[in-house]
Amino acid sequence: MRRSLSILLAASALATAAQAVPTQWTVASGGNGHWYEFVPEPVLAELAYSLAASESYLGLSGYLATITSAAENQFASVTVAQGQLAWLGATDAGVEGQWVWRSGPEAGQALTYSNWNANEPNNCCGGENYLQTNYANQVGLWNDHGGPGNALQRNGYLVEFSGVVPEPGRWALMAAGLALLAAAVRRRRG
Ligand SMILES: [Ca+2]
Ligand SMILES: [Ca+2]
Repeated sequence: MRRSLSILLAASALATAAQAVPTQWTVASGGNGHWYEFVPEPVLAELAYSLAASESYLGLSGYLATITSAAENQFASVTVAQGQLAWLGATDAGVEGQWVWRSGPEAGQALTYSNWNANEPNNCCGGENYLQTNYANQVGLWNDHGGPGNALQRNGYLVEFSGVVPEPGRWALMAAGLALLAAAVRRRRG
């Protein structure tokens, strides 16, 4: 059992070795225990969703960050992203003006917290349907940007890690671990 677990952890560590080290918002400091990572690579908003979802850390699934309180916004936008422009996981691409989380445990839910900059969201320039934090060096303040109005907008993104969202790669890893475990049990019995 213990050996299978360490194999799983080692495989997970290998999969994330190339990434920056995420920072935990610890429960002891009043946080939710989740981990956050700012990826400085400039990408389109749609790509940020899939890149974030392809990440994992310590066996936890990654997703484009969902910010549900001022304290979480402070930790993610300031402590982790350090004021750099970053995509978050909300969009109003479904119904204009109705902002919902599209990633993580809150996927499909309306925003219960927001920190829009003055005069945002303004759906500028023929339509802006994705959420950024730290817009125009206004640390922690939010803006709508990206397609279709600003279809070529590329910036970094914030990844959040928690255990809630299953990811196909992780299930495959778990299945492989269970197969190893079953083989070990068979060997012991045989
Ligand atoms: Ca919009
Ligand atoms: Ca805007």
